[in-house]
Parts: sequence; structure tokens; C-alpha cells
Amino acid sequence: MSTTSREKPLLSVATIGHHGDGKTTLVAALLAALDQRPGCHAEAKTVEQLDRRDDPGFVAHYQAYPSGTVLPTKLSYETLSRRVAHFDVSGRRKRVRSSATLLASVDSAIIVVDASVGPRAQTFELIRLAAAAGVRQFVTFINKCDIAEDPELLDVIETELREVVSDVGADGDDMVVLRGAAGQALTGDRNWQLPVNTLIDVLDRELQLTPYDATPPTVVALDILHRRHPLGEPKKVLVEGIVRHGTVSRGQHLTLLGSRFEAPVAVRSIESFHVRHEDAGAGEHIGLVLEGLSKRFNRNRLRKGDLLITENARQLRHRFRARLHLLHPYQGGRHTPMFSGDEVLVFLGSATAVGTVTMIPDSLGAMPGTEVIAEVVLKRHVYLQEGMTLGFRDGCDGFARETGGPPQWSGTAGTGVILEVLHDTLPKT
Ligand SMILES: Nc1nc2c(ncn2[C@@H]2O[C@H](COP(=O)(O)OP(=O)(O)OP(=O)(O)O)[C@@H](O)[C@H]2O)c(=O)[nH]1
Ligand SMILES: [Mg+2]
Repeated sequence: MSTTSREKPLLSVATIGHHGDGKTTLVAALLAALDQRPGCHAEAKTVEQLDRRDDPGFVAHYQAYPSGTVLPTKLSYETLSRRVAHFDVSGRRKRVRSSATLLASVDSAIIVVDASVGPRAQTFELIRLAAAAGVRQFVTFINKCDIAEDPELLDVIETELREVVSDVGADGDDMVVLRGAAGQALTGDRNWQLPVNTLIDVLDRELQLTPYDATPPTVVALDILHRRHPLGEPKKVLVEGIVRHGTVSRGQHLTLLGSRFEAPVAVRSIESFHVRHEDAGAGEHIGLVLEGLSKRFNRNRLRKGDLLITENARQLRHRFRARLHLLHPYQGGRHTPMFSGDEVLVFLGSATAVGTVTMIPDSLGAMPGTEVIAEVVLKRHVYLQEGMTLGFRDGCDGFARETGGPPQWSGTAGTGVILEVLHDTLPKT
């Protein structure tokens, strides 16, 4: 279990990669190794516990997913000199939306890749979405080296990942790349435990901490929402999120700002790393019980990316001008041009929203591999800021429109940066 010490600085990290490459197994191996190391604190968990497969409620809801992670897990543990908030996300294509929203809450990502097959579609996609969400540091763990038949393939995998990480604007050349086998480490094989222990050292010392601004206003971005009433009380909600700016304290009056509502709330309790606190500073991952909601408040209206702010500190908006970079097909992007009027699913911080793109000037279409300036009008209000980076996916590689079928979100079509937040045209309801 965690100690109460908040003297250790906080690192936020996520394990990303293709479905089945061993992310959750690596997390289980990390927790087991931390549990054994002096000065570290972690609660050892099995892969089944991390994936919540022993929870009957989970089984009832997610029968369609026979294996792997469906619901992302948020963990906390301590290395010798740091506290770590760790998100283990799903690598399934269908779950990318849910995985990507959590990447806005971390500073660093551990790329897990299967040594016997190398990086695949969701490895590349999650790296791009992590970079679009602001992740600037990557570590690679080439997993399943116990079954890798061709040692030369490991060098190819390493080179490929260094290139992709450099391509998204992070330091691929100096990225730490480890070769291991989390599954074997978990069974107690000492040789394979070495790379897991090296990964702990990297988390403890090598990854840089992101500085946060602790001055007002307070902005907390919500990333995990609990639908059930805490303690059965309808006027309260239980939420989790990251303090992006300022500090939050118990008893503080804040505004809960969603795309379709604004509600005054008071902070009833704050918890981080399983410990209750009187306050929490910028960069902290916290769980909060909020009180003071009207009995009629419908918690199903809460969305990831909703904010908890000091009154009037920020406004949610739905229109912006952005520079968009359309990925080339070899980068996992679309094969056809994008036209004005196309709908995309935009990832903005912890929020996602469907938006319509209009090219400026309204030309014939933008080819994959090029950059365009465009106006994006979202269907809901979210937190927007000049300079904010984003990622976007599109419907059926552009073919949904022609076949008339419903839009189905396919791979990531591009990334971008907000140049200007524009005035609202959509009335708030
Ligand atoms: N041979 C071998 N198999 C491994 C190793 N690590 C994990 N596996 C196996 O790989 C499979 C997938 O492991 P997970 O940890 O669930 O993979 P994941 O990346 O979390 O998958 P998603 O959550 O669905 O994205 C399991 O059957 C593991 O037992 C390893 O080091 N060697
Ligand atoms: Mg998993």
C-alpha cells in the first residue's frame, strides 16, 4: 500500500501498444518487482485483477471481449524517489477512443511491443495519439523476447520505433529501449526480471517530470467518472481527474462545467494514492466526492474532459481554427483526400467530440501527407485553448459518405494544433 508521503514528486505514465502485446502483463510484473524492492510501495496484482476479469459486473457487460483490457486501469505506486500514477489502457482498435482520452493525463508513455511480430496498427496509432495529447517522452519495452526466433528482428523493431517516436516530435534517438519478457518475469524467472527492474530505474530517475502551474485559477480535467452515487447519496458524485492548473482544497466551491450544463459544487473529499488529503496541487491525480448538486442532476450527462473550475475561470467553446496535418497512408493515415464538410472525431485533452471540418480556403480537398488550415465546428462544447494539440479520426477512410452508411470511426487521420479559438455559434442548452 501507499504511504501518505507527498514529498516524492509525481510521474504520470501509461502503457500503450497493440492488443495482446503484453502491456497488462508488464504492469503486473512491475507491481510484483516493486513489492520486493526496499523503499518502493506497490500492491501486487494479477493480470486478471488488473483487467477486472474477476468482477462479475465486468463479465456481464463485456462478454464481447474474451481477453485483454477493456476498461483502462488507473494505478498508483511508489518507486524509491517518485510516486507514479500509471494508466494501463486497452490496445484494441475498438477501445482506442477510451484509451486516447486518458493519454491526456500522462507525461510519459511506455510502448510495449511484441518481439515476435513487431509494431502493428494500434502501436503506431497510440504513439501518435499520445503525442497529439501532449506526451513528450517515450520508453520502449520489447516484450515476449523469450519467443522471438530472429534476433535481427529485434534490431529492426528498435529502429522502427525510434523513427516513429522521432516522427511525432519526441526524442527517438535517445529513447530507452529494453528487451524483456514480462510473462517470464512474472513467473519468477530472474533473468527476465532484470529488464523489468531496469524499467523501474527509468521511471525512478530517467524520465523528466513535467512542471505544472500551481497559481490560480483551478482547473481539474475529469478523466474517470463513476456513475453510482457515493454512499447512495443522490446529491453527490464521485469523479477522478488531474489538477491541470492551480490547487484544489476540501470545502472549496467550484463550478462543474460540462458541455451541456454548469453546476455549482463543493469539494467534499479529496483522495490520492488511497490517502485522504485536505488539498491537492497541480499535476496531482485525484479522486473527488463533489456535493451540492441538485437532486435532478443526471450524472449520465457527465463526460470525460468535463472540467471543475474556479467560477468564471474558463469557458467551454466549440469552434476553432487549426493547422491540421493529415497522416500519409504509410503512417496509418487515410488513403483518400479530406473534403470540407467531412466529419471527424477530435481528441482534445481528456475530451472527444465529433466535428465538421471546413478547409481555409475551401479548396478541392486535402491530400494525405499534407498540412491544411481548417475551421472545425464541434457538436459539443469542450475546453479549448490556443496552442492545444489534438488528434482526429475519421469515418470509414472517407467512404462512409459515398455508401451512405453510418460513420464508423476508423484509424487516426491526422494531428493538429489550435491556432485560434472562435466565438460560439451553438447555443448552450
Ligand atoms: N511468451 C510470452 N507471452 C507473454 C509475455 N507477456 C505476455 N504474454 C502473453 O500475451 C498475452 C497478452 O497479454 P496482455 O498483458 O493481456 O496484453 P495487453 O497488451 O495488455 O492486451 P490488451 O489489454 O488487450 O491491449 C497473454 O496471453 C500473456 O500471457 C511474455 O513475455 N512472453
Ligand atoms: Mg491489457
